[in-house]
Amino acid sequence: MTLERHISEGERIHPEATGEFSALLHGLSLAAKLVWREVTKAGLVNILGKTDRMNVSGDEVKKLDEFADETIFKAMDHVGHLCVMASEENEDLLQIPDHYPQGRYVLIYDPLDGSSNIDANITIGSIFSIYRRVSPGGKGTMEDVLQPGCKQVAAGYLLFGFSMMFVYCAGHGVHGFTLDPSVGEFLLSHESIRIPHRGSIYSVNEGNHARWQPAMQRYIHFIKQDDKATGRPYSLRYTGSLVADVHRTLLYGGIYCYPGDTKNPSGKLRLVYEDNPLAYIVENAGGAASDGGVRILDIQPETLHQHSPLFIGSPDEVKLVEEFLAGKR
Ligand code: FBP
Repeated sequence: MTLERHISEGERIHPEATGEFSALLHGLSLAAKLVWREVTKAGLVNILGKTDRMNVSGDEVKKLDEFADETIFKAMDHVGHLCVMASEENEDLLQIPDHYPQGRYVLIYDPLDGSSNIDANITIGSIFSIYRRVSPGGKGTMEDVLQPGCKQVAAGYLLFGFSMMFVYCAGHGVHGFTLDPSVGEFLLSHESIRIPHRGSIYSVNEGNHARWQPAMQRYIHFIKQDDKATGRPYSLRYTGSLVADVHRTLLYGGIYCYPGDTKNPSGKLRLVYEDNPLAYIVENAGGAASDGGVRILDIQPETLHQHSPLFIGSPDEVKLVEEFLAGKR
């Protein structure tokens, strides 16, 4: 089962479908392969290291960030189904060039997640989110991009590890495809992924411990206690690449946390192109995602690059940390 066939068969569920949506996902799978080609030879060609640019969040823009950003934009700007795009690496909206047709959909993406790991050859990824436009017509607007995550019509991520994966959900389950380089096709390898209800793996940058609120410190202390009956102590796994940590959590269960702290009260991650698409995926796999209290997908974004704390993973684990943060434990 190739990704292309899976997308087309998924479309047949919608008699009103026009093929636009499939074309969008096809475009993304091509962009994925183009980025993967560059990632796999990163150590051999001059694409490691930094540009002299900082993005709107104050992160150094890596050469591969820039390459991935431009590659996804160029793969998608002419498909004729988008009215606007937005990405982590661009302060403002990415408008569709005038000489290309405008469409009904909105694409938002984090071109390369886990940038700090690029030069160390550790798994990185890309994240995408698709909405229907809400503005009447013509060029897309900020209103089209600042929709709550529950309005997504699809989301997914690309995983650049020792193999490359394309994981997506378009409302009918979460499915993972692995690239078979010998045929250049994504083949279904993980059908209808369901996250375990609970899990004894936690993923957080404990280096920020001193800056956390006491309730968060108590939660981490609790899961590190020795109690076989409740699966404690949990094991710590943290790669520094959100996509990789969430992918593992999706398959093995557990929880990924990026809490707010005294330095970053809203945490480090961005609501619109990191939290929302991953929350959509994890919820559709039976998991949960919140900012510690509010469901991520219910948060109304105010700005494109706003930050939000993220607690995502097995439903029982997200519920547990929320109880601590609410002072109920
Ligand atoms: P970008 O690489 O897209 O900026 O993403 C942010 C990120 O790198 C996540 O992938 C990761 O989980 C987190 O930041 C790591 O942050 P920290 O170094 O503070 O633990």
